[in-house]
Amino acid sequence: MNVRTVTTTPFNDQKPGTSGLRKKVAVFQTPNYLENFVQAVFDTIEVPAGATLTLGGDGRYLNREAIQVILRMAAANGFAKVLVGQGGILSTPAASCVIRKYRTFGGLILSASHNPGGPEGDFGIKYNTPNGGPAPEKITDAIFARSKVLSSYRTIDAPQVDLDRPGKQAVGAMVVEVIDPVADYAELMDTLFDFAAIRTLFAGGFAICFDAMHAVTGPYAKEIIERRLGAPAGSVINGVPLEDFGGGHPDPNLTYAHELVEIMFDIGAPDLGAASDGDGDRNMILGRGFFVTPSDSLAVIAANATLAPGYASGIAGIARSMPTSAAADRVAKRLGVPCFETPTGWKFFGNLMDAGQVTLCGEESFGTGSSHVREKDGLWAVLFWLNILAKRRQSVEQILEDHWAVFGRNVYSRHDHEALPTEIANGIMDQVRGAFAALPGKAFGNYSVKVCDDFSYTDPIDGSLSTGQGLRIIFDDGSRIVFRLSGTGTEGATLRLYLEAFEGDPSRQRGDAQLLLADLIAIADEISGLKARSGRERPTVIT
Ligand code: VG1
Ligand code: CO
Repeated sequence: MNVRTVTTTPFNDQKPGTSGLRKKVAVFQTPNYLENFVQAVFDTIEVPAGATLTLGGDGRYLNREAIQVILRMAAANGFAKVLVGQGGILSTPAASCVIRKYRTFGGLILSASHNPGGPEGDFGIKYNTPNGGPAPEKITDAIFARSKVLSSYRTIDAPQVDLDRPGKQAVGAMVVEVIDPVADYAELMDTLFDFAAIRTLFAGGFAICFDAMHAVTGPYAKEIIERRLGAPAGSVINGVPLEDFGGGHPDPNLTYAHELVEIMFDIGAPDLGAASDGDGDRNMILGRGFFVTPSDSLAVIAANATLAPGYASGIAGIARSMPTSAAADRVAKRLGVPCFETPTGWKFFGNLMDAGQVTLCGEESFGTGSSHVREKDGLWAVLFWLNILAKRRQSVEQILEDHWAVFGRNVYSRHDHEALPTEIANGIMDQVRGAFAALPGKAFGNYSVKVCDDFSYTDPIDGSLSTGQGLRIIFDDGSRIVFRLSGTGTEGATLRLYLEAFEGDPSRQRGDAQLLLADLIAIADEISGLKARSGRERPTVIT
């Protein structure tokens, strides 16, 4: 095997964000750009002899080409074997499952998740460690440092691998095994959930609409929901993965999953509506004419976890990202288990899960998951809901009403201001930070500020410190306003405003979140000058 060393000039913009390196496709097409980053990863992780790598992506534009490049580089960098999903496909949770099941030396996942795809869209890549989870900051920082200085990468000359042909092929001295991207994942789901009960539910006429948004979950959802669980054909819509996601924005929220939202709010809507994102790790849950916030979804799953066989003996604890509502905290308290508050991004949950301190994790950004893998898992969340519905035999709305009656409602919303000029977004953040000193004790109508800070987090397992994770303003009654800049966008800056207020009175819990949060929304604008500074009347996306 002839390893070739190719000279490259390093790039200075390969800093992984909240979830890996994400850039416009055109940037990834810059000569040596992908190669440079992959070499930085391989140099950082120090590939042991005989190691296997997991490799796959969400099928977006550039996926197949990138896989061919990475296979040749993996061979040149000493991997003995690569497991690659057929057609280059592996959803993010399925990749995590494969890494863990076959104990591979981590994996490379090609995805820009919920960002649009196609030649004008985004591409992305991230390394997951042997526990199946996204690399922690100390590794991503080291990869970035390496990417800025390396002067060559290693590859070999070898013919293209046929990614559609299952089984083993050779790339130099390395074995490439093309695997079924769905089978291992589907088998794992079968061990966690009561498939028989869900089959009975569907047999009784229960209807679901699962919107795969032309992204990676199509084949997974068709196999599990339609074939194994017996939901009628057509229950999965937009189920064929397309390189450009059909021109859509594969982000399962009320704005971008509008096709599903229209179905669920129309006459004759199915009992359950669900959607997942580009790489299959997010989920949106809808009842008939009813939206479940991701924060509430985490709390409901936690409160009902023992209904699912994989969680029948109870949960060890819960972790949620800081901007996620405290609904899960209330459930944890009732169950007598710990609840951790981490920075945004799934990589912060890994240590807690590895240490057995938490079973369930969630983020307000449509991310829910558990220690069955080390990624958030969209289809898993939908199956959990199906399991709960099969056992409780109530509507989604009734389940939420019951939940709020017991725990109270953490009224919650997120306002995204996408693609703002960077200076404007920074100006808004600076204004909020600048207001901090004078805020404690200050009253705004019925709300009085208790504390404010820039969230930082010390990992309880390895002691690592992460700073600058979001500006929080917490009021006397526990209500909160949080300002945070996105770490996944590729155009300008995206500013996220998170709003939360607690409503304990059942007679007021049914209200519309935007109305119930109107005072906090106005206070957020008063403190930040957001409208005046951005010149925008309303957010791009309201969740
Ligand atoms: C967003 C979400 C965050 C999530 C991340 C990756 O990050 O807010 O909760 O973990 O996307 O999700 P940011 O930095 O843009 O707010 V995924 O599905 O894109 O891998
Ligand atoms: Co995603």
